[in-house]
Amino acid sequence: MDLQSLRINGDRLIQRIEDLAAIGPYESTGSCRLALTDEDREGRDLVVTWMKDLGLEISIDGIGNVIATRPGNIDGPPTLTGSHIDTVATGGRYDGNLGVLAGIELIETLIENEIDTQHPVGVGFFTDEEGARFPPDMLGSLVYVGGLSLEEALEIEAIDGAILGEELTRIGYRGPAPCPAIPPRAFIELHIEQGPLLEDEGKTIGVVTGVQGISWTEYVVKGQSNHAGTTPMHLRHDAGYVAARIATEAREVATRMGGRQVATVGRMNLHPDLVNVVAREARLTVDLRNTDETLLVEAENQIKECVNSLEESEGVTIESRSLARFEPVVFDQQVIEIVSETASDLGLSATHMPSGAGHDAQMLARVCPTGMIFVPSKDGISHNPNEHTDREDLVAGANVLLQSVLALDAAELQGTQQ
Ligand code: HGY
Ligand code: MN
Ligand code: MN
Repeated sequence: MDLQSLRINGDRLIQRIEDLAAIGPYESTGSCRLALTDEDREGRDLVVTWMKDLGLEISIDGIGNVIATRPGNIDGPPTLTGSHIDTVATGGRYDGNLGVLAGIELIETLIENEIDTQHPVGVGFFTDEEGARFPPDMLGSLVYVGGLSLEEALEIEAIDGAILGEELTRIGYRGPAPCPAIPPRAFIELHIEQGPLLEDEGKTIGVVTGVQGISWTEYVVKGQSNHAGTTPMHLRHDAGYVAARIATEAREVATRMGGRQVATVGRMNLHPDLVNVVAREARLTVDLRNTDETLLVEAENQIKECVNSLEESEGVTIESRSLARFEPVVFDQQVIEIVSETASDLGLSATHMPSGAGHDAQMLARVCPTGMIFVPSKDGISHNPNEHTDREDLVAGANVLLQSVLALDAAELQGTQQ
């Protein structure tokens, strides 16, 4: 068979996306499967069943990463694809899920066409990519590549107080495979763009050049609760006001710096959270990102300056805790070229672009030649139940993944290899 004419089964891919989306449904089209919850377990069980039905060899490691492998003609590390199936609480049905299910689909396509590969081919899902319940994000793939010890990861506390290792045991996904893993020979991840660029440019495929740096910080502001009516303004130590100033400064830092600098305050809680009490305590998170590490550090410093001056002026104490800090990552040039050539061979419009969102690929890039493929997000929406990608774009992305995996299988890879 002419391998270049091989295509995935679009109906089967879409059906699996719908079947997985039905687990932990959120509003009419979204999903809520926060890491290591019962919904995550249910989603894992369904995907593992699909992997087993294909006769793949399943490996579950100590942090719950699941890797399913089809043997190649020669033994050795696989050409690996995959992503994540945990979601944020108000997630869509494509973020992460597409990359895992397209990986299963490409393997099923190889099996039913009786096509053998030189090297093993694997598809996996990594634990807690979102980091929304247990920070940092990309936690499972970070442990997989040795960026965080398994022991430390198992002790991480969730925003709801649960302990990661206990939850992993509770859902039955604390596996025997060692962390860090033996690196794959290459890793390639299909993912929705989650931004507006492909749609704005009218392009179908994003040839991803790298991932921007990420800085997550939690601030705990401690002031003094007091009566809202009787306390003169100059005598207040108002944690609510200070939190609002930090949030405003985060937005203003991004505005002043421009370029690719972004800043988000996604969590903010006041205590005692009552209409007539000056807040004694405020907890908030600041998410800063930039493709340039120097600029990301500059943004962090500007927030730090604001925090220090507020401690002084408002007579409060402000504790900060880093929840995630990853420098920008550049993907492997050979993998980038394979994705670009594959898209062009398939007659698909494509553009090179960095990723604004974090991905497991940014961790795998530490240990093997790695790249990503993007498909468009309608209106650039994601982390939102209305996240949407047109069927033809989903199928196009999955075919670029299939053909890229075949090209990687045949290639002499120059990048970092174990
Ligand atoms: O935060 C991120 O960029 C990813 O969705 N975990
Ligand atoms: Mn994702
Ligand atoms: Mn996400």
